Amino acid sequence: MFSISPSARLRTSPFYQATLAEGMTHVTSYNNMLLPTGFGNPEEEYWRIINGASLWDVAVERQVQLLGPDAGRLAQILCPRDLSKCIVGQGKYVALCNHQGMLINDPILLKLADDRYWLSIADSNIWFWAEAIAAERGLNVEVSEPDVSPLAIQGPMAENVIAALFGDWVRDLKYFWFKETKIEGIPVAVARSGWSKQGGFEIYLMDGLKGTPLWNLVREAGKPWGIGPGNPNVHERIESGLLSWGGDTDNQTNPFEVRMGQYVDLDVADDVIGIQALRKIKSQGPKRHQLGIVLEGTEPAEPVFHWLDIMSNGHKIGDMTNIIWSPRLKTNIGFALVSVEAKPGDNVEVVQAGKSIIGKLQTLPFL
Ligand code: THG
Repeated sequence: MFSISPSARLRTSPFYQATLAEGMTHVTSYNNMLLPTGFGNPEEEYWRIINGASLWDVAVERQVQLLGPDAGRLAQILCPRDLSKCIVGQGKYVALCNHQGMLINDPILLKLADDRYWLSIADSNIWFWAEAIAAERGLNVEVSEPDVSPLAIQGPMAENVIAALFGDWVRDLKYFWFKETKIEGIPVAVARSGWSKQGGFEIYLMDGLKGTPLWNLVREAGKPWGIGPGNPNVHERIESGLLSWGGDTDNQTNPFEVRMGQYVDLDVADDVIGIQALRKIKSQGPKRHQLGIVLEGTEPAEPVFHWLDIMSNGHKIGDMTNIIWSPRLKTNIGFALVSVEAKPGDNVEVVQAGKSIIGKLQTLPFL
């Protein structure tokens, strides 16, 4: 249909050559980089995540590194979640908010050392934000984007692949925990994490020149489990209720609206950005909440670039923020960001291309 014009603005991943060689057919943009989203066989790619082991170039999940004596201070100021008990080797899912308590990113925070943290970010520039906050607060910390690129291995067979590569110790890793190690001389950190609910790991490559060798090592080790290329899969993640920042959120979304309240600690210090606003939002009660919506119909819906209006009794009650065919539920589903008055079980109408589709609200996840 069309091609992408190369530009140094649009950075490629260390795994770019490897994904080209695998026959990458689709990309999207994320953090000013190309994120592979398809290899020509969507059905096979989906079922490989559900039943096997799938290999994803997720180098777009850039790291914002906080390094120096005040790294821990800065991490806590940026994150409205209590980090005081976070130890080296531990990761945590965090809700970065602005001063108004609006969600500006939902990264995984990794503590590499007492004076070194990474924020493994979603699709918004946190480097500028962290740098500015550090300067304004007079902190002794260096904010940078290190040469680090995650490679995800997801699916029920992923653990066997990672154990074959690194040893059985990986089987004892707790969720979001990680360990720095080497494979054939390539420096990496291995974490139990990834944007699917089928289980899996992420290998954080720490040498951008070694993308192809690392890809090939994983490909080879995964052969007994039928590993193949894949990507953060929109069908699986919606079935599983995983949030896409920027896709399912707007600039008025607070963490309580999108099921991230469990990651907010209201008793962190008053100098944590957004905490005072978050306390107020919590006490007044959020206006919207995030539910699932199941649509009637047997034809797979076309994905769209925008939100769809959700109507009830002729009034707009919220937005459907994504819409996909669920191969396992065999129906169209998506997320609803709706008034808190709308409840699971309610019947609604969704407007797509001028036509109304009947749907029913339910709690997330779908599966
Ligand atoms: N891996 C890495 N970096 C990332 C992502 C990733 N950065 C951007 C984006 N993904 C961050 N967003 C999420 C969203 C959800 C989860 C992980 C990252 C997730 N959530 C589980 C859930 O919601 O059920 C578990 C959360 C928990 O129990 O704490 O896994 O994928 N490197």
